[in-house]
Amino acid sequence: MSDLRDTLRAKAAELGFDVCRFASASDPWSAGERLAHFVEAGRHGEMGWMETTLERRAHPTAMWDAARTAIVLGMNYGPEHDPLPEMEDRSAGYISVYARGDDYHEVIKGRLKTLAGQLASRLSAEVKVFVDTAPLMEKPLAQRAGLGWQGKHTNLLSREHGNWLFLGVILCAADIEPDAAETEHCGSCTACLDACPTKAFPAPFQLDARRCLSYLTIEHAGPWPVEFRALTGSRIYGCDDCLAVCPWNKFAVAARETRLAARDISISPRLADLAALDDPTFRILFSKSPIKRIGRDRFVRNVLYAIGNSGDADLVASAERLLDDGSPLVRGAAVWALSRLVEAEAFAELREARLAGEDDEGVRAEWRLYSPSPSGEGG
Ligand code: B12
Ligand code: SF4
Ligand code: SF4
Repeated sequence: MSDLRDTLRAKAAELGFDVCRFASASDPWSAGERLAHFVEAGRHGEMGWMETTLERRAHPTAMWDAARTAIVLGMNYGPEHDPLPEMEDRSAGYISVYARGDDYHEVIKGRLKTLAGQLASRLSAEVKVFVDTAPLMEKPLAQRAGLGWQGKHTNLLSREHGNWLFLGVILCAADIEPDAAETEHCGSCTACLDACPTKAFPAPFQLDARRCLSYLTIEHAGPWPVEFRALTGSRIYGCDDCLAVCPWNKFAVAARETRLAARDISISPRLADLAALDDPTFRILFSKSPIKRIGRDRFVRNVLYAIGNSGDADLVASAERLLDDGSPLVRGAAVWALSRLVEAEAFAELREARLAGEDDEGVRAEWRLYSPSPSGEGG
């Protein structure tokens, strides 16, 4: 079996994976109970697919009862430069490191299939391939295989790659000797918990996705709860704060996979340019990027929240133009951005001019949020 494992590891390295390790897919674990607790507490927010797949997701064998071994692959997506200074710059948008190149699902999937083909040709056993697309808990499997451990920020990190590691899994119906699991090395550190702008960790090792800016910028479809809009700063797709502050990144190196390399548009893009995107231009600009999946309207909503946080009066014209946008989601976010950028008196005039002509109830509610009430509330 060690011959098979060595062959697979060599092939995985050839395919561009940085780590390839083996774990039992059938031994029991507590991750399923923790997932159930996460969903029961409503921490998955609008990700209804977590609820509907809860039973199958709870353990690899609940999804595929023949599963015996998990081959867990990691691909390093480390940035060229420390992203922390970029996050603090309010004059440009911040796109998280994982989304700066081609969509990792596309990068990894074909290679997993190639590797799975090699495995199937050596064993007379069935194999299945997963990369964030099936109801499978990848992080606890990766920890069991020894790729790293789930840190207090809940992501898998390793001593070699720090936090910047994509995961992919092949399940196989044959028993293959497992590697040793990794143990936790966070110690007394709390850097990730302290760095989170929205306090999204109810406790170490637990996340409330509803408060997470990655969830809000990517998964949440409608207008955001108002409390999070100012906290997003310039983040317009995903969030890296809890990852970027981790001391284990000191050993990380830049990704070697060229398809994951940052495109020019994803490093400090000008907010005015992004606010001007129409649907066809958005699709061309973010072709093959994971950003394309959220669609132009949701993306421009995020850009408008960042414009509202920019403090840049030159961006008023960009936001004002979007008050006429066809999407109520965009118009509502433009209202919020303007409420932050223009003086109260000028805002009241705008509202006076616009509210009567607005027929969407959600956008009307956004305008009313900032109307001075008789008791002096609002603003
Ligand atoms: C849903 C999801 C999200 C959600 C929820 C994230 C989350 N932490 O659960 C949102 C949209 C917020 C998200 C964001 C991100 N995601 Co995401 N996401 C997923 C997905 C599809 C499922 C994760 C899941 O099952 N969550 C449910 C919770 C319950 O699971 P869990 O985190 O493992 O929970 C464990 C802990 O909470 C712990 N626990 C709970 N209670 C307790 C108590 C104690 C005492 C202890 C010790 C532990 C403990 O045990 C639980 C079970 O292991 C996976 C892909 C997959 N299929 O696995 C990608 C995945 C986790 N995401 C990934 C990435 C890259 C991200 C982002 C970094 C992207 C970005 N830059 O914006 C952020 C990171 C945010 C963060 N701090 O987690 C990568 C992470 C790679 C890695 N090295 O870990 C994955 C694995 C995708 C991939 N194939 O590479 N994501
Ligand atoms: S990704 Fe950002 S918002 Fe989400 S938990 Fe990490 S620091 Fe907090
Ligand atoms: S920042 Fe500290 S606590 Fe958080 S994952 Fe890294 S080592 Fe663990």
